[in-house]
This record gives sequence, C-alpha cells and structure tokens, in this order.
Amino acid sequence: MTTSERLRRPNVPLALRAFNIRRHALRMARVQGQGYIGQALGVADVLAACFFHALNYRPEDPQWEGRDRFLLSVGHYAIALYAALIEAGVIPEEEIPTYGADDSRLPMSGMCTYTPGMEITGGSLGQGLTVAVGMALGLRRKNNPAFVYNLMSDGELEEGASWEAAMAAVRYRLANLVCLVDFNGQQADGPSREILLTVPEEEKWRAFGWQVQRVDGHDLEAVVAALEQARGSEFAGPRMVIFDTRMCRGVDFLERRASAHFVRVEPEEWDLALAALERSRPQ
Ligand SMILES: Cc1ncc(C[n+]2csc(CCOP(=O)(O)OP(=O)(O)O)c2C)c(N)n1
Ligand SMILES: [Mg+2]
Repeated sequence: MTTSERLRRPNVPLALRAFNIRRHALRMARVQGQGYIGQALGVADVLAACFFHALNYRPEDPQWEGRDRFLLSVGHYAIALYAALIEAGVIPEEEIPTYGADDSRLPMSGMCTYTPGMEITGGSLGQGLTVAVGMALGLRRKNNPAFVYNLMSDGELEEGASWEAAMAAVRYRLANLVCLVDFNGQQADGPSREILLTVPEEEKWRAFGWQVQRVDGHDLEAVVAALEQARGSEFAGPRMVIFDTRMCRGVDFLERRASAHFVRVEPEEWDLALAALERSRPQ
C-alpha cells in the first residue's frame, strides 16, 4: 500500500480529519493564548480534503521529489497548515506545546526553513501565486507529474502581483497549477466587499483564461468533487477553486462573533471552545 493509499484510509472519514485539524489548531493557539483561529477553523474542511484526498506526499519524506507542492501563500494561516501537517503525520502531535516558542518548528508566522511540509515562506500577500507559477513551470520542464496547489485568501485576491501571475500561468498553459481560495468574506480592514471589489471573481478569473469552480467549503463532498475536477480535467491551463467558508466554523459561540480578522478568545474560553468543538465531533 502506498502512502497516499494509507492516508486515504476509508475507515477515517474526512469529517473526522477536519475535526482533528480544528482540535489541533485550538490546542496550539491556546498555548499562546492567541492565533489566527478563525481562519484555521474555517479552512479545516478544505485542508482535510487536500491532505487526505487530493495531495500525493510521503509524511516520512516531506522533500520527496514526486510530492505535490502545497504552498501556503497566506502565511498568517500557518497554524491551520501545522494542524493539517500534524494530522497527516508530517509533524508529531507532541510538538503542539512548542507553538510560538523561540526554538519551535512551529513559529506563529509560517517559515519554510523551520517547518517540514512548509514549502514557502508566505505572508507577504500576493507572492504565493508568483512562486507557484515558477514551480509549476519547473516541474513540467523536469517532466515531474506533480501538481502545485497554492492556498490564497479572498483579501489576497486584491494584490496586483496575483493578477500578473494569473496571466503568466495562462501564458504558459500551466495545467499542473491549482489555486485554492479560502473565501471567508473577511480581511484585516473589514468585510472584503467593502474594501476592494474583486466581484465577480469567477468571471474575472475566467476572463483571464482560468478554469474556475466555486463551492461551499464546508460541504466535504462538494470540496472533494471540485478538487477531483481541478486535477482531472482536460483543460489546458491553470485551475482555481473558490471555497466559500465561515470563520470559526465548528465552535458555535466563536462563529457568532466571527466578523473579525483576529478573533479574540479570552483565557477562560479555551476550555469552552474545545468543549463546543467536541459537540460537533462526527459520529
Ligand atoms: C503585501 C501585504 N500587505 C498587507 C499585509 C497585512 N495583512 C496580513 S493578513 C491581511 C488580510 C488579508 O485578507 P484575508 O487573508 O482574506 O484576511 P482574513 O480572512 O484572514 O481575515 C493583511 C492585509 C500582508 N501580510 N502582506
Ligand atoms: Mg479572508
């Protein structure tokens, strides 16, 4: 059995993987009393479908040349990716208490030199897609059939560099490039619709020459189907999937206050948050 087959064990439902990713993220954030928890809870279903369905990789060999590259363009989502890498067995769960410590492999902002499975140092928004284009081109030139997945956010779609990269991806017909957008409708300065208008996102990216799908990012069947279509399609160019998500998904009382880029969790609320999440544990 290959690693990918083991990871896709049918006896571990994706919903349970997503639940575990949320729990790892909450436990990590609690160590520092803070973290981009709204984003991690919101994108957990998408990450579960990526790491336990779509991506090829070897947990024991994160540098394996044949791996699909998963780029975290949104560096502030690092805690979300750590949680997925822990669930995937790339990072041991025992490292959770080190989150944010000086000598930790899990710094609060993602850095590729620190963390296995972290392909790039993201965070300067708009850069991830430019790197992804170069990687996808390089892989194709080396006849490496791996795919490049680049995780972006709705706020990041406003960055000019992304649009330049979008044109280059079409120019080079990068059919091995999949851009994933966590569309939670929020960004640092408020609701995305009130900052710069990226609407209509699907039409704009299609007009640039991309294949575009848009699905509910909490409907695991739809997420899986979209990821399969993005990879399997005969389309001769780059692909994008926009996932509509809700910040803090899975922790009801945080979800209700989640209209902020940085969700505040008071010290006495971490237990409550973990208990609230527990109530959503899949059967
Ligand atoms: C080039 C650049 N400009 C500004 C920032 C500061 N910044 C960090 S996160 C963020 C919000 C981006 O939108 P989004 O990722 O949708 O926000 P979220 O959903 O996490 O609230 C901003 C402006 C940055 N990291 N990089
Ligand atoms: Mg956002």
